[in-house]
Amino acid sequence: MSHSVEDIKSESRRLRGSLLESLADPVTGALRESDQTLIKYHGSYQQDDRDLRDERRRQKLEPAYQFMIRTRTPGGVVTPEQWLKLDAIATRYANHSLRVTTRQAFQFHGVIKRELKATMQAINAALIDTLAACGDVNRNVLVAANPLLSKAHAQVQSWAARLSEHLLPNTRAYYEIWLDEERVAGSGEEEEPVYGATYLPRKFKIGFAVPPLNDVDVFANDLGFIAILEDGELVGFNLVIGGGMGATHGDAATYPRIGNVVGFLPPEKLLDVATAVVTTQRDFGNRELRKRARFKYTIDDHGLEAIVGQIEARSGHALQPARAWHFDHNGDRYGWVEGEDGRLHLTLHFFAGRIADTAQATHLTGLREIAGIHRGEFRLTPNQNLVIAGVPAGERERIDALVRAHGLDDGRRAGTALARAAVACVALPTCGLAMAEAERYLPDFTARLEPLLDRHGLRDAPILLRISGCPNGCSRPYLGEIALVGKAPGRYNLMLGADHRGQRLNTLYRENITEAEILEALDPLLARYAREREADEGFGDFLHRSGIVALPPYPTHRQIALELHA
Ligand code: SRM
Ligand code: SF4
Repeated sequence: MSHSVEDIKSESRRLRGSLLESLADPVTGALRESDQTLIKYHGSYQQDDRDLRDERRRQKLEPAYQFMIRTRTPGGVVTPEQWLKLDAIATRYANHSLRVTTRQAFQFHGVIKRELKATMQAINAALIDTLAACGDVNRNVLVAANPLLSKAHAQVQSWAARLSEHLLPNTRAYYEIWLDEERVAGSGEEEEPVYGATYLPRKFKIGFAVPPLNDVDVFANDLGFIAILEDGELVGFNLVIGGGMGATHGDAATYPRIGNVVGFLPPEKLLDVATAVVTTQRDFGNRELRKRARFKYTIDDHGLEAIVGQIEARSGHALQPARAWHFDHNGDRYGWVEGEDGRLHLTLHFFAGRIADTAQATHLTGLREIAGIHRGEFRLTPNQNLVIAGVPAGERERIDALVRAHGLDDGRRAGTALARAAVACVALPTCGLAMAEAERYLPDFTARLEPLLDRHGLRDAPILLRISGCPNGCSRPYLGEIALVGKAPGRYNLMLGADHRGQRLNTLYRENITEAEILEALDPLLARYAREREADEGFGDFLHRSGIVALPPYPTHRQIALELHA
């Protein structure tokens, strides 16, 4: 009988399990079942190449087991030196590509068990770790990637990094298993003051937004902070709790939810309040039913007031009323911008965050060359893009020359505004949960939409498209003005009507349809949008105003959406 995740955690001796034995077993490319759960807390997933499944089965071979590794990079900040090391790791141990995720991390795909430890060591040698990048703990912390507001951004980034550090598990398991740290007395019994012996009931996510940009989709996080600035100075944060995307097709007990704004706190209370939120979820979250274990359900099951009461009591801090804020949009601004200190920042677009050399362009090589001369930093965006940040004005030309030589900006220049704002999750062939294509389908689907957008004069309309290969929602699809959510190979649920600020969820419009049916459904809506839209009106807002879609039926959404729009 397979063990429940709660049993595996509690019997794991603080996330050690039999990982060392599993790694040493030369007979299989896989880990023991319980270690497949535990390795997530170390930042890795066992997967298999789904494109090869049938062929391997025919040949009576075990599946082509391989590992995905995810970094912990709060706010997605890496130096050029780190970039070069990560690039070398991708080329030596993984599938020759760097994948920027929707949470400002890198993923490596295709690492085999035999090389897993060497890959982990190489990542750590770049002064980046992967601890708690996955698993029932706090994950990589999102921070507004826009370096335009550099002073406030730097302050917010530094609070986010402190919080990320504060919420790391205390166990030394990671260092013993991957970095050969010697076991000492007490190994396996370390105190976990925040998490306790069984960690959290489910994954936990935190994001920091700096208005007017909501690039982190703050309302999709379990815990969100909206920076409040006065005269460019950070004075505190609005606290947002209970966001999340994951759902299961056909199961009304699961649903996406946008977070509630529950109050304001000064920066110095941040760590206490965040700890109180996390321990509230630790103690009140559903440990019986993993599908109902996210914080959003804890809030809906116990009531918002009771949960806020817990947070205030545990932190010893009474929240002040939330302060006014305004978001313009939740996408990225492409091209060059100048920061407060005169340094320049270039945002480049990559389809679904995949950075690789292909027949069309040498993106991986180009960025390697840029990393060789760049003296600022790289920032990953929550929309799977990349900012070459902190470029002195005199260096811009050299960077531009490399960008041109390697076609790094071609996608943005050639494509529609919809294509460059689009986000897609990984899905096939590596994701074990994918029901349909997403990353690999994104360029095809946006190409099919292009003539339709052109016909209606919408080439430059920044309509927000998101594609996920299943309802788990890794591309945050329920916040797309248009979203495709995978149902089966070649079939998707078409969701419509989110806003472009990340403050309203979309609604199911057509279920389980093919590409031809999707295009057929969108064509008349885009035609009407082109004809009838008001100045600056987004596609999702238009669909609501014209009564084409209504708010989704999820239990709390109606209320939250109305509060945010009040
Ligand atoms: Fe995710 C599971 C990829 C962001 C909700 N996610 C997975 C797994 C690990 C599949 C699995 O469990 O076997 C995917 C690995 C695919 C692969 O081959 O690489 C996967 N998730 C991703 C990434 C790489 C998508 C991307 O294309 O960028 C993102 C990595 C983020 C990171 O760096 O930490 C990623 N996942 C998200 C987000 C977006 C976000 O956090 O802002 C969500 C929705 C927000 C949320 O959590 O509610 C998300 N992923 C899920 C869920 C549904 C959770 C739930 O509440 O039900 C699962 C499935 C699960 O946990 O059981 C999942
Ligand atoms: Fe996989 Fe589904 Fe997440 Fe896409 S949304 S990466 S298919 S779990």
